[in-house]
Amino acid sequence: MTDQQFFKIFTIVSLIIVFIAIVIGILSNIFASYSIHPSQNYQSLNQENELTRTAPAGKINLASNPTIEQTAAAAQVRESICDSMEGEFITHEVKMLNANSSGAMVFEPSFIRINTCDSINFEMVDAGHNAETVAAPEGSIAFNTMYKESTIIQFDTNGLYLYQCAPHAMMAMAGIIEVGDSNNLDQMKSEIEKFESNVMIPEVKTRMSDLFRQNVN
Ligand SMILES: [Cu+2]
Repeated sequence: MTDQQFFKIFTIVSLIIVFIAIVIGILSNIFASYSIHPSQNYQSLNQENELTRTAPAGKINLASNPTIEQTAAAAQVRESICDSMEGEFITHEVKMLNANSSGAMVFEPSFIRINTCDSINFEMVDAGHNAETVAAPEGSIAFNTMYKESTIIQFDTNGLYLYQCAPHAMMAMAGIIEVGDSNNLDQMKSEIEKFESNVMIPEVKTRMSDLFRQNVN
């Protein structure tokens, strides 16, 4: 091999390596917004994805770790019926806001009805909020968005879900999701009662039971 041939091959190989690096860079950007599949352990996902949130300066942030029950529930790795289900599943948007026309510290929409295996993208529009399971149908896996800017959660178990923002639960920052049907109606009624007993702001004390009455039957 002459020096010229060697230089040619060396140049080509170098260009290929640079090209691959660029492709990897682009792909990792595309997949930066990660999603949680019901069969996955959200804890391990969260460890791999470092928090990008900046703590809101001057605001109370009681960011709590998930409860023992939530951690245990999330640790279950199981098959999801969505893996074998045919059809087009939709990803809905729920925003976490400091305020909207209905009041302060709200999810928008606070009630949402979705089909089995649809997903919800919880968007932290204003910093310092999370969405975490308070009560859910039996067999479902608890979720916690852990103050990430965007978290997609797929719902594979039918029924009603009550979720809250941990730092603002006492201000009634919570929401209800109906997946497929409302088979756990009685469970939800008593869970909402329990939740509202901890709400400290009189004006929003019945926010969740009102929401429930207006939307679920
Ligand atoms: Cu909040």
